[in-house]
Amino acid sequence: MIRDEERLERFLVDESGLGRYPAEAAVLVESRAEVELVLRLALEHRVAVTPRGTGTGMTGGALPARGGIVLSTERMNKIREIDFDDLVAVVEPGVITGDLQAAVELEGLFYPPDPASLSSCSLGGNVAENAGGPRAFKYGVTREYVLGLEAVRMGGETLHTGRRTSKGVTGYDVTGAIVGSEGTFAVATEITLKLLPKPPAVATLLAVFPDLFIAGAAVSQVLHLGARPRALELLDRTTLEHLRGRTPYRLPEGAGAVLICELDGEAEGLEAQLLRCANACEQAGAVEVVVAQNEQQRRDLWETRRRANPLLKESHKHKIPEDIVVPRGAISEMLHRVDAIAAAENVVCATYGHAGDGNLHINLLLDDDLPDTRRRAEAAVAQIIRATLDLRGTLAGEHGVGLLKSRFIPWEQAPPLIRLQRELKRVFDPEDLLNPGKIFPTTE
Ligand code: 2HG
Ligand code: ZN
Repeated sequence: MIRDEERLERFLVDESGLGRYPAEAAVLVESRAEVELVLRLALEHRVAVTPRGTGTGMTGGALPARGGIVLSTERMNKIREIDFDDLVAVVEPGVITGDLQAAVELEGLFYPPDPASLSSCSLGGNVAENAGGPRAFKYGVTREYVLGLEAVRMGGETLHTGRRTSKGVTGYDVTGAIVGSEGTFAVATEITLKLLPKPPAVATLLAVFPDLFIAGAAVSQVLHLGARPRALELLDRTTLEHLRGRTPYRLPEGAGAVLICELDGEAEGLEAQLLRCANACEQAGAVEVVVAQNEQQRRDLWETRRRANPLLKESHKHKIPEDIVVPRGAISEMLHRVDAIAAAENVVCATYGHAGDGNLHINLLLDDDLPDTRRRAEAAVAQIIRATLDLRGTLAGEHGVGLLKSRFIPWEQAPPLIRLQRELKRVFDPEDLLNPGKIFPTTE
């Protein structure tokens, strides 16, 4: 247990930019029995508990909004099993996502979900937030890989949910309900994950566009091809300017926007598919298409893409990360609306993300704390959310709702649905002590 102020500090912040939330102590649990004990004592003494992975969350899910105790699972970091025959991995929640990927790939297996922070985020955090990433375009998000959970409820009762088999419909999908519940239902202590055979070949291209809108239109062209890239990522000019010269891959000068398109599967036929994607980009107006020549270039390109969030953050006083999703047919329209909103409110936005899924990270970049700057940014955020909902999208794609977006929930969901979800929360945690204050606004 950590109570010392200095050592406690890192448990009170995350990557949301929401600042610091005080807590009494952090408990670094090492076993399920310890999680059970903490949650039993916490209920007995009516102390709030905020579960925490490695604190890479973008919406404040791991911030101790009501104080109390931070329960960190970072020391529960063992890969318990990788089973080639069952295509299953069994892990503790503190395992770093990238470490599991590397371990299963050594065995010729594949764990697709690849959040940008994969070298530092944990699988427990991914499960809590139902994390996505570029490869979600073909392979889906974390939920699709969680077969079963061992999870402890507030009060210390352990549930074994789900299964180890690929199919199974026994009872309600309690596993699916816990995944993405942002640490408000239960604390996972063991996660059974579905694995796939590792795709034998991968091919990647970078297409350069004069501007964002042409790149946005190219996304639809590629989608119409019938090819199924595993990733289709978009980066706008502002994002590229923040990356250029600071990342391993040399980004082309003067690009208005780029698309990264990656395919995988059998080696045979892959090149022809990549060529079709390249042609579609060129027809849509790409001025240059570069194909990654080897594994190193591919790695550099992805490392460069993954640096978008940290480098933008580093360069500005505040970065407000929106994570909206629009239906695929509305991507171009959304990009135009964001441009108009940013111009009208005089704010700088860096837009990038998982365009194939319609999931855009629209980041508002602020350089001072003046009330007028804040007011304009808030107005822009509200209009971005309105535009998203107007286009039949959703306000949170893969970063969760946490504290950052809870006030917008009633804009997307009607009172009966919010009421039902509050009732569900009470079933898991009647006293509202496990990660309280998250997802739903305190007042509606
Ligand atoms: C990414 O795709 C992460 O890079 C972080 O989801 C996104 O900066 C962000 O908002
Ligand atoms: Zn993302």
